[in-house]
Amino acid sequence: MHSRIGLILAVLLVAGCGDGDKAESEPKADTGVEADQPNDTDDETEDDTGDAPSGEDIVGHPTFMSPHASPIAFHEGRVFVVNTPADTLDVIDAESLQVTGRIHVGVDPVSVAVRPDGKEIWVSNHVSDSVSVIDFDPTSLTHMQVVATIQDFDDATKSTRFDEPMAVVFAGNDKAYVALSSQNEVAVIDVATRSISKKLVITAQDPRAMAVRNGRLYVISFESGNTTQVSGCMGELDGD
Ligand SMILES: [Ca+2]
Repeated sequence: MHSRIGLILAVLLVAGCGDGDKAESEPKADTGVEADQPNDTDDETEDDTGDAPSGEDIVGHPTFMSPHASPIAFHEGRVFVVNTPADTLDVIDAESLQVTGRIHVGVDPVSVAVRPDGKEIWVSNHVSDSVSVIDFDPTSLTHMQVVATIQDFDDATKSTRFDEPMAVVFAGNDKAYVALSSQNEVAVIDVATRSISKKLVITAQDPRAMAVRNGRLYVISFESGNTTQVSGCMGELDGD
């Protein structure tokens, strides 16, 4: 019984394919009548390209899976959240819980910090290799706008020297630190000039989170000290 149903289905499928071939070949066979059947042709064209997004449909970019260090900050009734896939910093009113602002920053924002005086919000962009400086002075004409982008390129190679920034922290209104996670360094930033005054070498791998307390900078690294090791098939593991 089952084999008979299967045979009937197979015949129907073959018949269907045959009809389809015939239908496709008909406009070609009937020379001069293609203009009389433009809808068929148009429909097929739309069907063929329906799965491919047009230029208007393409938005955003692939998900880079960037890690976060301190994606949320709070200041005077406002919550600042990095919206990593949207490449924005979202501002939420802490009372109404409504998103009251959305500021475009670089690709994959992962950390946010409020300058102690509350007049600037700094956002590190993990894929753009930059920090976006947002004016948050309510009396300023550029309130809620990016007013500077901090980055560092090698003049000769054009490659970044500010790679994969993670945490941003302030040591007062004049000095900030940015963890350059893939470089095992922390950039010291002069806030007034937006320039990198020096880089601190971190004796651990992948610095991510940071804090300033009582005149000291504390850095938490992701990779070191967790007893994992990549063998690379290069010999015995040394256990470090
Ligand atoms: Ca990079």
